[in-house]
Amino acid sequence: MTLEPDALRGDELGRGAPGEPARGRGPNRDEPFSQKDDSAPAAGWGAARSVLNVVAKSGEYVAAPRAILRMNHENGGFDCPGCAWPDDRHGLHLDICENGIKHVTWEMTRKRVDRSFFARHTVSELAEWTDFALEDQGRLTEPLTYDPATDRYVPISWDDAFELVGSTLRGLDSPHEASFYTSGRLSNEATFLYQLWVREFGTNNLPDCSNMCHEASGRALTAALGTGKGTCDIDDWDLADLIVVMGVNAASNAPRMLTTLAGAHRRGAQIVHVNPLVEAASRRTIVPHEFLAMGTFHATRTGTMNVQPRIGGDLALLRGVAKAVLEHAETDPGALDEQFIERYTEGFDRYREAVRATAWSELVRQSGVPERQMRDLARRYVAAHRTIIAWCLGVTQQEHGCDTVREIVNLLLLKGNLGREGAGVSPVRGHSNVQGNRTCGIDHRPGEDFLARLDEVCGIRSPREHGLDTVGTIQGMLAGRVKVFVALGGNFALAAPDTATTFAALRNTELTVQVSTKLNRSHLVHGKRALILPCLGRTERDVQRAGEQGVTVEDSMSMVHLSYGKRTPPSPHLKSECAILAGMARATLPDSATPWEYYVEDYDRIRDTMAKVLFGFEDFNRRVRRPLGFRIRQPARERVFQTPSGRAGFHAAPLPDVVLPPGRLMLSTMRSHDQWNTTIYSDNDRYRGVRNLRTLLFMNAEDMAERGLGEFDLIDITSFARDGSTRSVYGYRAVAYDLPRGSVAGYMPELNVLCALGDYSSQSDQPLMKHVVVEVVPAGSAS
Ligand SMILES: Nc1nc2c(c(=O)[nH]1)N[C@H]1C(S)=C(S)[C@@H](COP(=O)(O)OP(=O)(O)OC[C@H]3O[C@@H](n4cnc5c(=O)[nH]c(N)nc54)[C@H](O)[C@@H]3O)O[C@H]1N2
Ligand SMILES: Nc1nc2c(c(=O)[nH]1)N[C@H]1C(S)=C(S)[C@@H](COP(=O)(O)OP(=O)(O)OC[C@H]3O[C@@H](n4cnc5c(=O)[nH]c(N)nc54)[C@H](O)[C@@H]3O)O[C@H]1N2
Ligand SMILES: [Mo]
Repeated sequence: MTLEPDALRGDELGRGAPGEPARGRGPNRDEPFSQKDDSAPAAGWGAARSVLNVVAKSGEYVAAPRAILRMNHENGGFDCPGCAWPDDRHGLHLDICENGIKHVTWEMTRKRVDRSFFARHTVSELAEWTDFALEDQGRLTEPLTYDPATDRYVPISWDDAFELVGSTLRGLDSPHEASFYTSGRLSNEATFLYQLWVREFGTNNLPDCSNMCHEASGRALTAALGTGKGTCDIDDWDLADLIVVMGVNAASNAPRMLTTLAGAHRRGAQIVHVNPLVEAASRRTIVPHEFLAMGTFHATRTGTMNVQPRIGGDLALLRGVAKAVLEHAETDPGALDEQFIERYTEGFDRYREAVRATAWSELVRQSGVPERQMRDLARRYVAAHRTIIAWCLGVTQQEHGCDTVREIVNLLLLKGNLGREGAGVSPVRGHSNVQGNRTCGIDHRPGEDFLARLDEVCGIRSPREHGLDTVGTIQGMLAGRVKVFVALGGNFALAAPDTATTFAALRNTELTVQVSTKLNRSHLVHGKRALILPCLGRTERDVQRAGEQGVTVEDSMSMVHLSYGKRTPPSPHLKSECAILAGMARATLPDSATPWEYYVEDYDRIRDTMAKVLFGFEDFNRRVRRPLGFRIRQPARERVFQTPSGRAGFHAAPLPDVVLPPGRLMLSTMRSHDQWNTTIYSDNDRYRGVRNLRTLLFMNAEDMAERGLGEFDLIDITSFARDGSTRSVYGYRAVAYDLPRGSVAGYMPELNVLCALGDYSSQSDQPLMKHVVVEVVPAGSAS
């Protein structure tokens, strides 16, 4: 049974109230919760059951499988909006996964949230519902505007909606009083129109989800290698003989990676998982595309070694490995690629000195990993001819995220593992097109090269001053400097840190505009005026004047391909994201020389302009129609390092101190298996064995015992921000888990309450979502 939505107090979700068990943002079914050690293989039958449940709930028994068969296929399929892992290049089998299917089915629901729904419910009432209940109402069907007199969303025509956006923006004292957020699923074409509109309007206030995700990777790789992107493609993964996977929950968040890892294991490659939690992908697994063909039910291994650093201990761990490699090289010069170091890099001597000067005892203390294990990993590294290091949020959402990514590069440079087949850096991106968004101009700190080309080709004069990122936008809204907030997708209110502060910031604006597919929290936490503009999803047919349109996306490995939606849209009143952007742009810039309407008639025209502006997009329309699309040229792959010196840089960062004083714990916030960022499908986290509970904290058993805590005991958690302020959540439950002492983990977005807005990395400006200092006490005992 699902609790009546209005039985829950929306603003308290995730935070809880002293003295009672907290409720999460999922369904909160009135069923017992449990946790068991789930060593069952990842994917396989459990995945099939879980998919069937989701498909059953959305009533899409027939349509869902049909759509899924078209997903990620060459020639006319649509790109899975689930994650940014590249598609199978060989096209022989269905390369799909449980979570991709859930994601697509979620978009395809038959339920609709129409004008009668909004006539029945005030916004204050909806604000009390769980986030699960909000999204569960189905797809939005027409544009809506907030009516303060009745506290309801009411229908508005597209023209009037565009005019409200346009007149409000034109009425601002400065274009910098508006900020324009992107969530990483926006297509390349829409992205290009978006940034063109915003820059023609006159600001670089283009925050995006990447500011909370891989900003550290982009900055560190640019500094080290002269590229913000990974250097590997999927063929490299198939050739590597050592793959190190750091800070990724692959079985849940990049499930198709398992296919590649299983293949690597079969051919005898080493696969090392570096994670404070022993995650499902590092145990036995079944490759995801095999679960539909149940005949092939068997377990395949996807890991050969687990290393469990403390949260934030990765830099020390990598440096320990480098230290062992350098020590080894004293007797075996072949352990290093000296020619490569000499010819292509700079800063080696300084780096070697820094590594030598760091004592093993310090490396062990900071990483939480025994010296023996670091040496073991170093031995595997020296023995391997081709090494790939991949990482995701466990590495980036840290104070020293950039330095850690640079240490990854350092280690690879030692053996020339860059610009070689089967080797390189491979950040695992999140949203399906987050990398394409950056490529196509979503950047609050754009480079002069890009702006100059944009200006020349599009005949505009882009602003040169840097804009606001996510945190800067929230600060600006709080201070009243940012008065208009536009979001192309996403769920900013919940995804951003410091929930209470972010809510206050959004409510302090004149106008919020949300372009969305489903009702979510960000529609209810709105400015004085507010618009909900419903758009087509990626699975749906997009017909414009010149006929059916496809859009392009770029995956984690720089492959760009076309995606065509095939389904009938859920309502005749939806517009494509490109059309919505063109409408808002024209209303904002009535005299603009940019041919907004002409662009939307035929997306080939947008691509023709993009081909002139964007590096690597020459002949875009033709190349993207090749069966598998095309790969954007990556100079670092050819050992062309576009750094100021033309060399790849070693970087001798100081070792950060991540060991906390007694009593304090380091909290990492992360996803469960059954959620997609702020979209929560159920309160289960299957691979971690959890049922019906999201308001939990995974703790080391000894840390629990030290606090007198038994399994599932109620606890209060308090975080300590750098500015001395504290934030608390109440009524969570302690769950014993295999993770190092001093490290604890729980779920976003509930725990965003604990992330202080001011606590972002000085290196990347990323909020410290995996680096939250907390204290845990039995519930009710807080002083
Ligand atoms: N099904 C599904 N797929 C998704 C998403 C989703 O929500 N659901 N989200 C998408 C997005 S936007 C992104 S960015 C990615 C996110 O993919 P992940 O990075 O896997 O996301 P998280 O769930 O935050 O998990 C972080 C992982 O890092 C580990 N970790 C935490 N702290 C540390 C640390 O200090 N060091 C190391 N080495 N590891 C650490 C955690 O134990 C966990 O395994 O997934 C994308 N794909
Ligand atoms: N504490 C903590 N916070 C985090 C993180 C963490 O690890 N810990 N991770 C961070 C990361 S990596 C990210 S990427 C952000 C995610 O931040 P966002 O990208 O802002 O959030 P999502 O939950 O992915 O957005 C979901 C919403 O997108 C809309 N949507 C879905 N499909 C479409 C579409 O096709 N078009 C449009 N226009 N809208 C659509 C739906 O309305 C849905 O409600 O969260 C960040 N926040
Ligand atoms: Mo992300």
